Amino acid sequence: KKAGLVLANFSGGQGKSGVEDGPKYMLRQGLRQDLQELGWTTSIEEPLASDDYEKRKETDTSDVWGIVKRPQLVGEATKQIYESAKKVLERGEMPVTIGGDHSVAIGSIAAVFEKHPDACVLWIDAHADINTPSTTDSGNLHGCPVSFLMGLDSENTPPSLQWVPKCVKPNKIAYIGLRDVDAGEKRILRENHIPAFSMYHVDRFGLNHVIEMALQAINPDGDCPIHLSYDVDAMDPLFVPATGTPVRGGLTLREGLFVAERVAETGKLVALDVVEVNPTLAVHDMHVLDTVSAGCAVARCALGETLL
Ligand code: DIR
Ligand code: MN
Ligand code: MN
Ligand code: MN
Repeated sequence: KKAGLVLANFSGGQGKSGVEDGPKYMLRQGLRQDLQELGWTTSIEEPLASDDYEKRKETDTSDVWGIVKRPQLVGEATKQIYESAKKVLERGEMPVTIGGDHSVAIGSIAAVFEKHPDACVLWIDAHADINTPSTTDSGNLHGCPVSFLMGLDSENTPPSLQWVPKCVKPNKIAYIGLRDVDAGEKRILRENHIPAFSMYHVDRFGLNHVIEMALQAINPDGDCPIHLSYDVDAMDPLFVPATGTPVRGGLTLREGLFVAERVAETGKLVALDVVEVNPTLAVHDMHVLDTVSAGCAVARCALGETLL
């Protein structure tokens, strides 16, 4: 059991600064030791160390493509994350990508599908992150990673993101936790028949059944490698207050961890992202601790921690 922690300290997929400090806070909280206590050997990859992406975010105002903000920065950063995650996979280790905003999943998921073309993705989020450059209202690329990975509206892909492999098919990704989905995204989900479970479905059927339905849709025989891409804003802001786009009415902390525990139990997890921890958005220290602890707990549960 070996994990390669890919530190994706990147904020360029959205406007707020501070989310780049997620990895630092989660490591300071003891994530590496926690995983080692669970029996994992850990290594650290720092794909973004050779450039100052935060500085470039502040200074390069020409990096726009229509409404899309910072396509060059996101294209470069996600390519570096892709290369790091590929190295981790080549060593036979599990990439655990710590964000950063959710655009970083472009890199980790692209790498996973190169190694495991039969993989499937569980996307745990309040948001669908499937806007295209044509449907996005915000222009923030953390709201678009899935559309690039699926090759949707590829004639409108910014040049800097054209390297992204169109690797995820509509029956190989499922969502759980949705409750803030843009009109254009709803249309995309519907037209492509993408299995998407909102908080309504969690209330209607219960989370355990929703997870079974999501896995059944993308992994009917239970034999496909699973990439778990976990946006901490899937959980309610009561438990995860320090995140960039909090939406009330989310998963409880226990429900949020149960998803990770259940995925671990399948034995098919090959990669994990934990993203959108933004310590600077906390209004007190307790909000920082709650949010960072929840992020670390998701990683521990996905990597096999059990209550008993
Ligand atoms: C919104 C918000 N759908 C957008 N997306 C967020 O900007 O495209 N994703 N917050 O995490
Ligand atoms: Mn900072
Ligand atoms: Mn997200
Ligand atoms: Mn989100």
